Amino acid sequence: MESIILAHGDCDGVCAASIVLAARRNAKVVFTNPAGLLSELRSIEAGSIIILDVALTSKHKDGIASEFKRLGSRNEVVYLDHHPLPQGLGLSKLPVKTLKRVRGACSSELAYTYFKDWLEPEMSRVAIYGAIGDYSDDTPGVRRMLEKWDKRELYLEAGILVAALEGVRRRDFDFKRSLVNYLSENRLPSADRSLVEMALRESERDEEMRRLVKSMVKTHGNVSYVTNLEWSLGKAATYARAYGGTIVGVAAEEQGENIDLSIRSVGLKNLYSVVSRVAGELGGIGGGHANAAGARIPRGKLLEFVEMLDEGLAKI
Ligand SMILES: [Mn+2]
Repeated sequence: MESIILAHGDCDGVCAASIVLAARRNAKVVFTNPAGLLSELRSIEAGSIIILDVALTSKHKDGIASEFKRLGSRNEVVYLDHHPLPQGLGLSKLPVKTLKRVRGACSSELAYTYFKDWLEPEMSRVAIYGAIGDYSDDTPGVRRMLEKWDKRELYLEAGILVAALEGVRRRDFDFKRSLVNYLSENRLPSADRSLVEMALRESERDEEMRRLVKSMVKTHGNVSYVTNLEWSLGKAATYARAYGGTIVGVAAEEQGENIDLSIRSVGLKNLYSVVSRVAGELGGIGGGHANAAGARIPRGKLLEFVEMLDEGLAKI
């Protein structure tokens, strides 16, 4: 039976997919995101499905639950993710295999733990790259994996991977699929010179773009923001926050009728819940983690988003 991997296209998603592909050699790899997961599930007739690093959105939770029932009644559905679940969606009542949520563990760590019996132990370093990419390398599980490695070597490899992935267009799925194949054989990022070149170009661009953020950042209350920079949204949000001197940074990019957003904060416990509520009230969708979130809202609503986010922060 065919296995289908549905994965997020960032470093954690790519590494998690590589780990699963090493365990399930014939799996097909499809990249998706929270907004696209439901339609992706609907398009699958049958097959064993492994979902990696894709958050379940509250907007689609009923549709996703019924797809899990449809697909899980005949085949295996595995869901390995570390984003907060939408309220009212209990995975334990659905025919879905998952791992009990390990505090702070990213999807690559979960994938390695779940498929461990089918993997060479040295695939642990791919899980570590994914964890570094998601700032999730300080968990008991990753610390144990790191005991078998010199972490300085792995930070170089993870750095190349993160930079190359930030430099590539988000929707360059062919590149990401070939990278998943490459990593599934546990080959080193540094051994692929074109990957190293991409990473170096990205570092040069980072230096330039950081200065641009510094000169363009605007602030409203506790929120700093930048728009349409054509740079990694996550990094732009981080530096908007740092140079704006606020708790929260937002980076926005207009995409057709929508605006894609990254939001980064320091010291908060539930950025995702404010972001998800505000995005929802503006007719969009959002979610994420304690201090990193993403959202998509209708075009033209950025200033409202920033204002409502600032008000929302005052309450928490
Ligand atoms: Mn992740």
